[in-house]
Amino acid sequence: MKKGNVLVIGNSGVGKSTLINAILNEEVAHTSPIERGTEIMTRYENDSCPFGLIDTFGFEPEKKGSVIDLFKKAKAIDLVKKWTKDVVDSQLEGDPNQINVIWYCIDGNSSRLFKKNVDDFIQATSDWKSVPIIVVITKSYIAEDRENNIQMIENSFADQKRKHTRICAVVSKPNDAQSGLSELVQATMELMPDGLIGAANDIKQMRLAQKRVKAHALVADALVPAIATSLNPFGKSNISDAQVLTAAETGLLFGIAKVYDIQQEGTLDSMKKMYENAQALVGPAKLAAELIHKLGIPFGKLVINAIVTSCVMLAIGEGSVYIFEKIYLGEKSIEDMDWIKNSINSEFAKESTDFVSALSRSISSQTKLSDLPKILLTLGEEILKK
Ligand SMILES: Nc1nc2c(ncn2[C@@H]2O[C@H](COP(=O)(O)OP(=O)(O)OP(=O)(O)O)[C@@H](O)[C@H]2O)c(=O)[nH]1
Ligand SMILES: [Mg+2]
Repeated sequence: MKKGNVLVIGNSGVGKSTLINAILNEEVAHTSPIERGTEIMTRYENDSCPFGLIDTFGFEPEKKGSVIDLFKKAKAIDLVKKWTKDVVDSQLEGDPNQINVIWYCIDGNSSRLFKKNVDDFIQATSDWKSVPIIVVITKSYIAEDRENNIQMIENSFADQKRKHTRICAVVSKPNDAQSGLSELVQATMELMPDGLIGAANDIKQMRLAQKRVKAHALVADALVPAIATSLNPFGKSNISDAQVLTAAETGLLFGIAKVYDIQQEGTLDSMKKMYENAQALVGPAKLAAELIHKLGIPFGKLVINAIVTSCVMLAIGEGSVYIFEKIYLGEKSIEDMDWIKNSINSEFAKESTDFVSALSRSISSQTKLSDLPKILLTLGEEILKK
């Protein structure tokens, strides 16, 4: 199916190419921290995204406002205008109606320049007067700044004839907790003409699958050191008796929340307590103790610690993914604490019993303590893959 296109525009270095890579979930566009990153305008597309993305040569960021800088900027604006036409001719079969949405990217840390930037932008896109604009605030980490930035953008557009349709704030750097990307895709889909949005639902499912992979990778990464610590006979941890989450367990919950763009700290703190209560209620320690008693396994306490640690990590992983997915899909509300609590309790019970019963088939009184981490990890990974 033919896809619509987004023209991505803004000053050099604001993060246009980084944003494109984040949306496509692939490192395709060249990015650079110092010099100009993008030299050639290119259209990118893959199955992760319901529209094509056209990366542009950024306008010069205004450094000192010198004559040379202003000249360079004017040239860049002309270049963008000319190149957009070239892209239409060469890559979009000469059909200018194929640019369906413009993302105008502004660096969230340069609010001082917003007004001037908007003038440049309007000039550069004067050939695309009827194309809807989404203003994208990039590198947007701080909620308070975001509010101010949105206000300043509204003010900057207030005197313009040309109007923007939406403002979205994003963080797109791969190693940071990315945020706002799903909302941006959703907002863009809403602006695409009808014939070009056929695959919208599939895309949501695809992004969901990507998020699930990321969340499960976090659980797998957290399991290794947690199991090692719990099996250390000289370690101070006494996890089997503990009913508070360890730092690693809490970190995992917050990490998964970030994958799903969930930022309500109050809710996350409540969820942490719910996991602690569920742990007490379901008693993975009791299940583990019964198992090692039945099998006559030595090193009882350490093994119980390791089993409980694995159960808690898996319950946080699977439980949080289940809950956050429903919220992400709009099927459930983050305000619905009773539902969250019930989900946590039932996931905890399910993960603990599944894990302990799978374990009962993999260990025996002959199992060496040194083999246990591998056995626990393999079982954990199998559960995550299911
Ligand atoms: N911390 C942080 N850095 C970012 C983010 N997005 C982009 N960057 C960084 O900003 C720098 C410039 O990013 P690019 O994506 O190359 O910027 P661009 O707008 O494509 O620049 P040109 O191609 O020159 O027009 C790179 O060092 C990126 O890593 C973000 O969300 N957070
Ligand atoms: Mg670039």
